Amino acid sequence: MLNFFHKSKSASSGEPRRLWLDMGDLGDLVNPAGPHEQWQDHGLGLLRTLMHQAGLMTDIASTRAVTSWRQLRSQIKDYDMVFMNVRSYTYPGARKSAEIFKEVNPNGIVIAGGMHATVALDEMEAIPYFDHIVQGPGEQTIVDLARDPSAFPRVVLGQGAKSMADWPMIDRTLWPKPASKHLAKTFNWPLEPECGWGPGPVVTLLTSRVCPWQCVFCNENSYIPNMGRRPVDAVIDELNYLDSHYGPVGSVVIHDSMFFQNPSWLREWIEKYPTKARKAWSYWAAGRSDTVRQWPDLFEALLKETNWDTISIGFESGSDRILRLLNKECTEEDNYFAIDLINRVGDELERQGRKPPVIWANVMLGIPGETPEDAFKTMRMVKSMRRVLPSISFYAPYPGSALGYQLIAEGKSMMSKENYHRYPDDEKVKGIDYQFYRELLAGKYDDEVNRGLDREFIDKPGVFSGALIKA
Ligand code: B12
Ligand code: SF4
Repeated sequence: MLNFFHKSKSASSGEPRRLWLDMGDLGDLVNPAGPHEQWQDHGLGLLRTLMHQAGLMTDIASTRAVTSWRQLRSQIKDYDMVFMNVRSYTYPGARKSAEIFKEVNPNGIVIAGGMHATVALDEMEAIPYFDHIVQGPGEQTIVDLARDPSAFPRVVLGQGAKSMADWPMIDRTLWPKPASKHLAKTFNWPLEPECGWGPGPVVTLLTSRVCPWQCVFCNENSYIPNMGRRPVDAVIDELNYLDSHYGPVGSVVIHDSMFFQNPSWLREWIEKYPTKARKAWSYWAAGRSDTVRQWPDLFEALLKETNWDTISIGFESGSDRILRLLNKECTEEDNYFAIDLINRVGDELERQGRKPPVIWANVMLGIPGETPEDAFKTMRMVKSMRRVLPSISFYAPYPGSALGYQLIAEGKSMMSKENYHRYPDDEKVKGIDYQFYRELLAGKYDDEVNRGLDREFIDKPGVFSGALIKA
């Protein structure tokens, strides 16, 4: 294992010794369980950049860069403060890290923010190791808090930027490095590794934050107030900078929860990206089927003119009953409209010798109230996509979402604070027949799934067990 840890100059200057602790499963930057586990954390990157620009230097450690808690213990020793970005799925590790930090630095202060602090404050307040818990965004709060935590109460309401136009470019060299020689070879740090969507080195970035819809399984707008989108020029400038400093960039992943919104922004993107970017890198980004149907020309132009070639769509279900229950505000018809359009554009581009776009199809199974027929319809829908990377998950009742809160209150959630999510096939909700779903994914109900499908799609393999992702 490489040792990338250097104590910052602050240690000898009388300034407090500050540490950022990047969160994730142990070993994910040593010998990762999968490609997505290696993505860098934009919350950490942004806040650490702001701190360094204000002269508050920090060191970095990562739970992903060690393979045991014992190893982490030695790396987080001799610090006065630690900062963490805690999401629900990293909460168990964050709690454990805070406990270890206190053991090795009895006078040290633990400052934790991130979305779990907003959606499950009670859980964090109950843990004495968290000295300050920051809810909401942190851009306008982090520097003052890091300078003098004692001026703040235990629970702090963080302040964000009004617009992403005010965000500095993240200094990506402040992100943790891959922590094994083996991983370092393919990682492309400070850019990121390839994950099967487009060639590496990959740049992940955000152009917008928070989605205006209110699907009951999601919690986007429960924790970050709406904010202005990043100007198109700033996005392109950042890509060009990264390409010339750390590139050549291979492809881009736009991490926005909802890229396909704000038609005027998208029109400007179509106009400028192909001409002003050093290269119109292909990219992954997310949309919804109802807006594809609302603005089909805009969507088609994005696919053809800007190389949006991995299209993440939250189809979630192929059944209107379930889509209504999820407050998805998309219908079966919207879903099929988007699928047919992408299939058609794909064929057209392929005929021209260009790479056809692929659908990254997010669907959920095991939604409370779902019948076998609903689930067959969902799998039928997935099979009708000509070029698809299925991303299937068992519905997970996260705190912060309306349905999640409801199931937690009813005692039906099987996700605990010890285990918010671990393995793709973990059971998440009481009363769901997971065995049925495993058999469905193994192709046992192919006859039902294939009913009514065109011959072309019937012949596609019906086994999807490998498409199940952590959720
Ligand atoms: C990019 C992303 C990912 C990436 C990258 C993860 C990474 N390494 O960062 C990938 C694709 C890997 C991913 C995967 C998953 N994700 Co995700 N992801 C996101 C997404 C779209 C953007 C995150 C982001 O960068 N935001 C922008 C940054 C700037 O915001 P931020 O990190 O929250 O930080 C701000 C504040 O929280 C605060 N803050 C943070 N830390 C601190 C610390 C201090 C001290 C202070 C003062 C403030 C502060 O200030 C920051 C600036 O305002 C969010 C949705 C969203 N809009 O945030 C979902 C989201 C975080 N993911 C979610 C989930 C559920 C998952 C998955 C489990 C599966 C899934 N359904 O997508 C997996 C599991 C991941 C794993 N490793 O096992 C949920 C989390 C729910 C929860 N209650 O925690 C979200 C909210 C999406 C959703 N609505 O369902 N994800
Ligand atoms: S699931 Fe997608 S569309 Fe629905 S609120 Fe969340 S990010 Fe928005």
